[in-house]
Amino acid sequence: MTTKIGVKHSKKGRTLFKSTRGRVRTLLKLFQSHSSVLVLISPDPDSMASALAVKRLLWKQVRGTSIAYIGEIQRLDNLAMMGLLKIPLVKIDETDPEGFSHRILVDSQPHHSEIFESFTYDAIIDHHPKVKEWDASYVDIRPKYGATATIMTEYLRGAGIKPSMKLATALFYAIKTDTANFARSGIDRDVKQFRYLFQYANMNFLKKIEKSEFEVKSLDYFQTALANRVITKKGIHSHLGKVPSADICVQVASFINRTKQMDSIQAEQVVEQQAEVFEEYKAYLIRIWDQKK
Ligand SMILES: [Mn+2]
Repeated sequence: MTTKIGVKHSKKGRTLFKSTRGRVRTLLKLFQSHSSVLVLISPDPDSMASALAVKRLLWKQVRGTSIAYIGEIQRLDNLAMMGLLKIPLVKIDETDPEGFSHRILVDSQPHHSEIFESFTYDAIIDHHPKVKEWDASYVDIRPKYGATATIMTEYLRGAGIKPSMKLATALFYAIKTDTANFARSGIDRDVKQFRYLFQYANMNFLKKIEKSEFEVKSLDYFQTALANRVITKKGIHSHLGKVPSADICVQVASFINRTKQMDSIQAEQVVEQQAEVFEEYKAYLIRIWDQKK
């Protein structure tokens, strides 16, 4: 019977992994106190939270851990998460990945991006399907997990680390989004860690992150949409003019769609009432406008 690092075999020949504590020990053995570590991610809540957990795990074990992301962070909930939970991220072009003594890839595998493929890794921790054996000292890929954050929460617990409020909130939100509130691929292990994190996570921060749908600059489009609204028998129309992205139209439309349904007769009544009010105050309004000129 052969025994590989991190793996042991049961009597029936079925592969059993070492305890989480053993895994964490194996992972930590890769680093020394003078190590400088770079965690690479493709930014989303799961990868950001997992990277933060790696940083916590290596705290005091290495000289420093940085987190670098590829691509752009555009989703507003991701930006809110990064800001509120103070997740220190740098753009990959603003750092020198080769200048670190160690590199770790979390919530991704090298073939997910050409940039990822261009580096070697000391550790790869992920939950996406495993397409091949990766050449890294430590590989933990568990496709059955709904989120890498679940694996990382197990690691923290295995290492006897109680997560800070910010780390717990990040991991909690990561599991929530990657499992689409457990509708997608939530499994017992995800649920278990999610419940554990609940006691440390900050629900106000969570609400703020989840509700970060609009940017201040997009509020102007709501104003335009409401000011230009035309209520017809078919619904409400509004011309927004030039928009920076189609997202704005979707956001405005979904907001308008939340208006309690009115039928066209009711809508006409509203318009009629407004016209009556205007007629009533017409003389007064004209006087005011004239004064302003
Ligand atoms: Mn993920």
